[in-house]
Amino acid sequence: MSMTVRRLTRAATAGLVAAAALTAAAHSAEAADTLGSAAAGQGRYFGTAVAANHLGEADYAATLDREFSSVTPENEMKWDATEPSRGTFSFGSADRIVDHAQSQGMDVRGHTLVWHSQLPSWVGSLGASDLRTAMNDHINGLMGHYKGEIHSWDVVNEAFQDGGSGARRSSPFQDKLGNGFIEEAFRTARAADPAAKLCYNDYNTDGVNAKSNAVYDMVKDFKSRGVPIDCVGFQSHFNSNSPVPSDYRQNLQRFADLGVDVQITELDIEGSGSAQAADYTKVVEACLAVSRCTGMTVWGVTDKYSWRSSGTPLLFDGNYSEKPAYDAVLSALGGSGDPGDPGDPGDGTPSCTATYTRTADWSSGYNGQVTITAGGEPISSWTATVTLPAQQSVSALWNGTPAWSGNVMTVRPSWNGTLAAGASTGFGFTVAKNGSDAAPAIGICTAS
Ligand code: G2I
Repeated sequence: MSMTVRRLTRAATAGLVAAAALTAAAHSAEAADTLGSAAAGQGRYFGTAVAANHLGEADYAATLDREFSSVTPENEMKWDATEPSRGTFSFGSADRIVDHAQSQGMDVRGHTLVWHSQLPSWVGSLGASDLRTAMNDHINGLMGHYKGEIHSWDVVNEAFQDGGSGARRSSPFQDKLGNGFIEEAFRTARAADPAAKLCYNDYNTDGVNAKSNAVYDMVKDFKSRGVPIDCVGFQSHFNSNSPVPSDYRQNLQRFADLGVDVQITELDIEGSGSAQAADYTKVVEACLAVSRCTGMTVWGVTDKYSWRSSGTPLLFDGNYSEKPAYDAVLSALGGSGDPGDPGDPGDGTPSCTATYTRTADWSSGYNGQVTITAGGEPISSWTATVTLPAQQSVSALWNGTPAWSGNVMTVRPSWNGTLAAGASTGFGFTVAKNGSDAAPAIGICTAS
């Protein structure tokens, strides 16, 4: 099929799907809130990064379809996926995501047109004049294919260096075309799809710092000279080395004050339990406090497929269960949970989760720590079970009261039964290995 025919087909389909989505939304007013519906109540979208190769997994698709109102292809629209050799475009995986999103009435963010990474090697080997042509052809090829179907495009991604200088990052575009490549990309993008919002997207620009100052100066310059730019994306990849900045809202606001929308584009926060939930709350509250913050996207549906899965940075765990961070986000968005879904805010059902870590280890023994986190309601007591490998025995336990049945230890609170919604406590224990280094199994946490 030629690209022209595909383009017309795509646009016609999009109109029909949008009408269907409006009807569906009108019928679901009574249901429990989801991230998407709660965000819509605040005039925002709530999106996620999506990988085409997981769409066939029933729980993945069900969670995606139920909760989110926008999707960003995680890798499928990048240059290496869409134009692996010059002038030959391949849209198969990206089309699967766009088609799926449209069938569910979700918006699509385009990610990304011009980026130094995931760039096929042929791009880097072009001379300046050819590179300029290739960049513009790439923008026209992608944006033309999806014309009218993408609500925002990350036109240029990560063009500034980290660190204190605020300098541009070295890339084929920067090195061969100079600073002007960014505005050229935005001008080409505006002509290619005038309806799409055109965004500059970057990381470590979430607070006020040298890098965000440099982006700020660029956006200010673009606005003063009429270079088309509509939005700035703040990736918001957070962890203990890069926590949610205390001036996050203030930084979003100063960009908004330049006359652009701001979007949180790749949100994930490493951690677990109430600390992670509290950080997510900060991010959502910051976006809601800035009227031009039009939406938020988390960088994946489930921890198990996150680009940094060991940091469990997302809202659903590997079994697609809602984490305390999910409840916190839903609550911050003003949503209420499903009464049948323990842990949702406002459901009236006490609940808790238990997570285990080995905190010390030596040849003959180890210390374990179980963290108990209340769900969306306060609790007055909790119970957690720890099943030990047969040889092992517990020689000490603190901050809990154990009862034994064979090798299963049931632990209840000593002084620490009462927890606020989302708050954590825990107990610790020392184990004699007796020849087995295996980890204990932690059972389901119950609360009252
Ligand atoms: O690195 C996190 C994000 C930072 N901002 C731009 C985003 O586009 C970027 O996303 C990540 C994807 O989440 C990863 O999935 O970008 C990575 C590459 O820069 C993606 O990783 C790549 C792996 O490196 C490849 O080995 C793999 O073939 O994903 C590819 C597809 O699964």
